[in-house]
Amino acid sequence: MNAELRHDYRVEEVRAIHDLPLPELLFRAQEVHRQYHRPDEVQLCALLSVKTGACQEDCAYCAQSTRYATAVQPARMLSREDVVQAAERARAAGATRFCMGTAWRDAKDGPAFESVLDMVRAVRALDLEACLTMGMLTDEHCRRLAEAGLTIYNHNIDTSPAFYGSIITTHTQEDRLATLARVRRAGLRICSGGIIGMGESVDDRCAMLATLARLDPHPESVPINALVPIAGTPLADRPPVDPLQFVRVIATARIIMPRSQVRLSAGRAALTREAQVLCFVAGANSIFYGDKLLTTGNPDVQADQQLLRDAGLRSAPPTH
Ligand code: SAM
Ligand code: DTB
Ligand code: SF4
Repeated sequence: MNAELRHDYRVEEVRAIHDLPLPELLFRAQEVHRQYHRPDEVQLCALLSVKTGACQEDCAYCAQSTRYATAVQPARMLSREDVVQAAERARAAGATRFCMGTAWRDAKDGPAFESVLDMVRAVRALDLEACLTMGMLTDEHCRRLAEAGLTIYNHNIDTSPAFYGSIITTHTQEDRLATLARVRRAGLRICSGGIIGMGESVDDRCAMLATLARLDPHPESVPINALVPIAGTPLADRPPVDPLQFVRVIATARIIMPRSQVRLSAGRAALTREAQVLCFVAGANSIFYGDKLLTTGNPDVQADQQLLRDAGLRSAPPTH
């Protein structure tokens, strides 16, 4: 019998799973993983910042907020041609999904939004899945993105409801959840996850996962990021996440959201190959693939191809 798709997890239940002895946790995650996914496949997602920097929000982890003196130089929006070139390169390297990000609190109207729609159409025309992350959306934005052929929309809840206000004060987690509901109503798929290593407690991590699992249906993609500390931000000096903690969060996400793709996201460059393989064993079946995330580094393509070969894993076919 397949693991249940539940939407009523209490934080204590999630914590009990999270705290299992690690071999038991990994065993359960593997059981669930094999019921819903091919255990030898990993989804490869490319990521491109199409509008970098100058964001007014105060997300304490972010290199692109104007509130903090970081090394990021704000840049103009990329052109459709820039995006097509990057997408062609990503496809040639083996990516199946192409994700684009803008440093916006909420999606703009007018020419900037029309350009983004054009980018989505161009990526889809290359037969890649198209994902966008550009902040909060109205119903009309969602409708037009769906019409342009967007595959999925990324909008992270980032942390627990209780800890959210310690990280971001310029919008609320309820605002984020409201956008997710609009995205869903428009018939789009949802990519939503969060970050660990920002000073949250283990209960906060479990509450974040419970909040994601309460979404019905579960997000189709769940990115789990380890904080990439950015010089100049309030979180610049956070100690690195213990890889075994990362593994626990991934395994717990896998168990409570059995059908979702769980993405081992930011922070992978700081992990050893062995720790990354443990994340795959824990049920991660998706990665960001390409030398750069939005503003920070990612393992390079050759290293990732070698890792996948050595682990006997292969690129997953597109999900639609
Ligand atoms: N501005 C849009 C938004 O806030 O949704 C889209 C871009 S924003 C950079 C996308 C997500 O990247 C954030 O919600 C956060 O989860 C993740 N992120 C940003 N900076 C990060 C960092 N330094 N370390 C780990 N994850 C990060
Ligand atoms: C997600 O969950 N992680 C990605 C993507 N969604 C947009 C972003 C990671 C950003 C890491 C820091 C940077 O490169 O600026
Ligand atoms: Fe960074 Fe997005 Fe927050 Fe802006 S809204 S500061 S781009 S995470």
